Amino acid sequence: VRATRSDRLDAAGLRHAAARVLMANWTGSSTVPSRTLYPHQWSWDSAFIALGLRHLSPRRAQRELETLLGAQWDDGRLPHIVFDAATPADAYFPGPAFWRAGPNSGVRTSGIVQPPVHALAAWQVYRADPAEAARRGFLARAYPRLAAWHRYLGTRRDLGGHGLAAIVHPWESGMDNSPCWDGPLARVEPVPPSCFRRRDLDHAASADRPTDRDYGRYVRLAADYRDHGYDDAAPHAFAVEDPAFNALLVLSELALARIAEAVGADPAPHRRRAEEVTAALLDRLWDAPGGLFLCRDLVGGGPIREHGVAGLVPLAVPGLPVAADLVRTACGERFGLGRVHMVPSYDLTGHAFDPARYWRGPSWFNIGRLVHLGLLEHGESARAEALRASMLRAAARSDFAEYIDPLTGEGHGSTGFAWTAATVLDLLA
Ligand code: 9WN
Repeated sequence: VRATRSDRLDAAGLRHAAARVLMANWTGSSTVPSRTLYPHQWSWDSAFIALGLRHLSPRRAQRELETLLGAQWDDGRLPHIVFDAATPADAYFPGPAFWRAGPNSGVRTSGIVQPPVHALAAWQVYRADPAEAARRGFLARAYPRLAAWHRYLGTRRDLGGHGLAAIVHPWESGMDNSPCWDGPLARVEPVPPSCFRRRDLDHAASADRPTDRDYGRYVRLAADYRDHGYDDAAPHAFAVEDPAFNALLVLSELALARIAEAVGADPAPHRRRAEEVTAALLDRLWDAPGGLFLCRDLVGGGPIREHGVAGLVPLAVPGLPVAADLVRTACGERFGLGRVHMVPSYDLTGHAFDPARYWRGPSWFNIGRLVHLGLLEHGESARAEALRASMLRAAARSDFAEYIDPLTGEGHGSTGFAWTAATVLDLLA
């Protein structure tokens, strides 16, 4: 397809606007997801942000990841939030006073984690400007930290004992209120809403956000984990194997193998680990009749029979033997690929589908990008191109919204959202 002059101008304008969002959200050492809702550094946001930032400033993209890696704990975990010391402590709930956590360096962090997209991002950031990366010793410094992060996930987080990393809080999935968590969360006694003050509702419509009841349960789980000293061996009321989290671990292990080669370390253990996690994904989480990966509840036992978009994310894994089934499911009635805006976060036909409420239906740009990469990986170039166009359109029309209604394309949550802008830069590169 030949681009018309106006297409070219639109792309240039969109690139410029996306760059402005990332500049406005830059704090000097990292990028906030949103100046209003999320005024600190978030773990998987930073990885997606770095993937976009590398097209503007490879050096800044390196810095983004280094700031996060600098907040790593002794046990190898990368915290899901690194608190910005210059931001008032009560700007976000739960803030540093709630988590009471951080590495010895004195940086304040949360105590839970988010999906491991970091090695994947680090490798691509390196490739954007290998000379600058070499000058700064970027990969050599990042490699041992990324390896320790993956080791943490492969050991202390293998709660099921079958080679998959488990999450112990819905926030760890990055898909906070996905209907996949409704069953496991039903066992958790919510903290009464009078015990905490939600800051998110100062900046977003309550119909777009998780409910107070969900929040009560998030707070209970986080407080229990904290009160057990963030010890993964302590009992967990919530423990789940999530296909998106583990698929991202596979992609990051493959990237870590490339990083290992580049720094003169042995790539073989990382390749082996990628194969093991892929095998465990297929063995433990693949649901052949549904043509989708399902989450597995380690506390209640058995698969969680809700069709969330986390189950499509393994499409991005190279050589995945069930890729054709996943493409069929993506294009089917549950996810409507090609017929709705981007990729909905939950089954369009599901009993809990809500097109506006956060991870219970809306389409998100980071997930759209992962499905886009998966389609490209498996030779589905026409579908990939249609999804790319849908994402660019939605970002432009919504002023870089946090997420959009898959049925109307209308933006929800905050505007000027960093990974939305970063994803646009990546798609336009
Ligand atoms: C809790 C920052 C984060 C994203 C998550 C998204 C949302 C936080 C919240 O915002 O979660 O971590 O306060 O709702 O669900 O994916 O990383 O953008």
